[in-house]
Amino acid sequence: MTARTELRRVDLRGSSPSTTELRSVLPRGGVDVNSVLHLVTPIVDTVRERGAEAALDYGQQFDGVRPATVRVPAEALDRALAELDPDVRAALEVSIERSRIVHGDQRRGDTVTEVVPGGTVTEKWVPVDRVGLYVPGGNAVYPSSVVMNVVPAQVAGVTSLVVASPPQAEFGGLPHPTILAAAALLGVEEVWAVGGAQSVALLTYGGQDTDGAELAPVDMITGPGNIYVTAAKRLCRGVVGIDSEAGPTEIAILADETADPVHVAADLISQAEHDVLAASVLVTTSPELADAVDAAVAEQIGRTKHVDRVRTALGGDQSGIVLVDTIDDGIRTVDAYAAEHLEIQTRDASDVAARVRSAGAIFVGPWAPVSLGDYCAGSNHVLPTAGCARHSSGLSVQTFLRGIHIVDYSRDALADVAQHVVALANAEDLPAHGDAVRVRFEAL
Ligand code: HSO
Ligand code: ZN
Repeated sequence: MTARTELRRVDLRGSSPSTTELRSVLPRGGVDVNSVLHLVTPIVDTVRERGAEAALDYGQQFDGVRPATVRVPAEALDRALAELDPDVRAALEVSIERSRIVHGDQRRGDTVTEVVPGGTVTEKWVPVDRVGLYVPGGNAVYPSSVVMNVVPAQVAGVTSLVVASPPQAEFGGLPHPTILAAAALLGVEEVWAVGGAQSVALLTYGGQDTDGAELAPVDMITGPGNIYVTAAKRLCRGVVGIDSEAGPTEIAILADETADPVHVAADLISQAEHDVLAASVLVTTSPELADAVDAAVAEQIGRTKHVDRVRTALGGDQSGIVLVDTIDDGIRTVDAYAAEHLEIQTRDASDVAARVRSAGAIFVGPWAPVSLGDYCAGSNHVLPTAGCARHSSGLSVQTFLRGIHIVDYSRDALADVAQHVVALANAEDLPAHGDAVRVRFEAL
């Protein structure tokens, strides 16, 4: 009896594709953010000109509700926290605590380098002053993402934080209560009821609230959003800093015949649950495991709540099972794919994990499913998608820090190197650069 196959197969056995070839044959979806820029540009421009009123007008149009003010009243935050389900509160507290432990260890000290006697360069890490954290509403209400954005910013020393999330008609124009409660639990006092592209524009340019209060612009915006939010971040980047652009979530699993197909199937389904565009990819040396995972997926999928979404995601071109000859080939394959999340379910999983070079986060062995990292591992779940793990990292304390070089040279130390500055300035036909050094030692 053959089980129904839910995932398409890509058979790379007997071939040795290059990284470039691998990137073209591996399953991968994509969202074309540029295709909506023409829709988002007028929204950003209008909010830039007309501020909060315009942002609220767009909210009325897109979210079907218009709160009285952008700023959520303090009482609403207190109420949401008081009414939070105790189990959810306890879980969020554990998530926050573990996240603070891990992110606390990421803090780095300044480096002071004495280049020559009397000449030092210091790299001083300074937190961004004011950060806006975007939290989506709608289908995806993720208080866990509030934790993942707020904790590293707070640990970095960011003192001014605003959480922005869409107003919801069913909650009287406030953002979702669990989002408000998570913000309150983290000590965030400034929450704005504004979502979508208009939210990113308002965070970037600031404005005046409808009651006259100042909505101060931020220096940096982080947090995931839909294609319109991402397009707005792309348009506002430069005026503000942004984290990486978040695309649909991805899980890749590198597994051999020692992996438990029931666990592999559950993990593939878990991330497919996010989005019809989510990607679930198994890379394996074992055709037997591939068959068993197909059977386990077929068995589990009927029981999962968001069955339609999962079925679409697993059946999409972005998902599949990739067969390879050896674990070395598997490592090359997952490196080329550069997954947002990568699980290693092989013999000697730690050794295999240590050899991987590209992934947003790596989950080692049978007891570290991605869901653990999504909520309670202490690691961050805001991670690079769409192959961006080849050049970027997930959110961390570092995201919220700027390294300033402080150059401090004595007269002797400058005199010592003056001729070289002058030579390079002349070579670049910028003699005034050289003069700025020479004038300190001789009349020009
Ligand atoms: N897996 C998502 C994060 C998340 N999962 C939030 C559940 N809630 C992207 O890393
Ligand atoms: Zn998830």
